[in-house]
Amino acid sequence: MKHIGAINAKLIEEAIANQEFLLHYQPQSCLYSGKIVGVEALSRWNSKIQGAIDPSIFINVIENSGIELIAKFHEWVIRTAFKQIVKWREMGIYIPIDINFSTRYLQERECLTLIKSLLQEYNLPPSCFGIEVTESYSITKMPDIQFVLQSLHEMGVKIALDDFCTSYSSLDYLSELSATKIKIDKRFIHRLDAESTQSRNSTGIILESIIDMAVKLGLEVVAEGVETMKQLEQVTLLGFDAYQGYLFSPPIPWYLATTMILNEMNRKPNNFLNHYSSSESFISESFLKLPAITSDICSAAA
Ligand code: G
Ligand code: MN
Repeated sequence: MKHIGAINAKLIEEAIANQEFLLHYQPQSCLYSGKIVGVEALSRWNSKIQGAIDPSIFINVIENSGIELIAKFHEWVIRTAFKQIVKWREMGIYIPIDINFSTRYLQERECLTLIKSLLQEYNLPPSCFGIEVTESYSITKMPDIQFVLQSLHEMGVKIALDDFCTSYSSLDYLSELSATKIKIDKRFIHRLDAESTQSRNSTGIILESIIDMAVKLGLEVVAEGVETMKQLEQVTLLGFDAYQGYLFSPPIPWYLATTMILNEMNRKPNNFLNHYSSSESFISESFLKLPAITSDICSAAA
């Protein structure tokens, strides 16, 4: 993935206006039914000048650019995900999309106003999507975030704690935030490769206790970044509810996600293109998106 020139807020604003951003969707598979039970939306930037840009670079620039750009970018992501939900519903697909929210944006009570107005604009129920909040040291100390999350929870929006197990505030998190789901970070899952079948290693023991606690708290537990059969075997034995990761699927463009879901529903994935407006490019997107998928797989292998 290239990142030649300096990425700044102005370039990102122009890229939003020029429709250079797109969402990829990574399916989550239920460990009981084997069915796709959700997808996580991940933003991608195919710059007309610089090609595919590493998401960690542009997300970092957005996060450090002030609330105006953060709000504008979130609006673009939510709008794009909602349009996808509408299209899927028209096709009889009722799979929720999880959207990553920055903790900075969740401090703004206006984000509630925006979500409510977009739900109304697209005529969608709050249960059609979820938000993922990344663990951070200070989040439980921010009363505004707690207010926003509590309000979203009361509306019926599902809240997932992302990258769980990476910060020491985890337990604080569970007791103070209105979560319905925890997503165990991939760095933790990858340690399961060293797990022995005879006795649990420390990662296994910690995960066993987290799952026990999650069951008692009525939380769903998702394994992130599952890349090997050994990791899949262990997350199944440990009693995770669902998993996502390259073993099942990398984040993929809308049409591949649609095909995968329809396939699972035993429906022919043909003719779904008529659900898309002619202004949306199919061919050019498919070519543009491939480097992003490839680089995802490469970074997993690295
Ligand atoms: O923090 P969060 O869970 O939102 O991170 C999602 C990121 O993880 C995305 O950039 C996505 O491409 C990447 N990702 C998804 N599945 C895997 C995987 O199986 N292995 C690795 N290493 N990364 C993954
Ligand atoms: Mn996430």
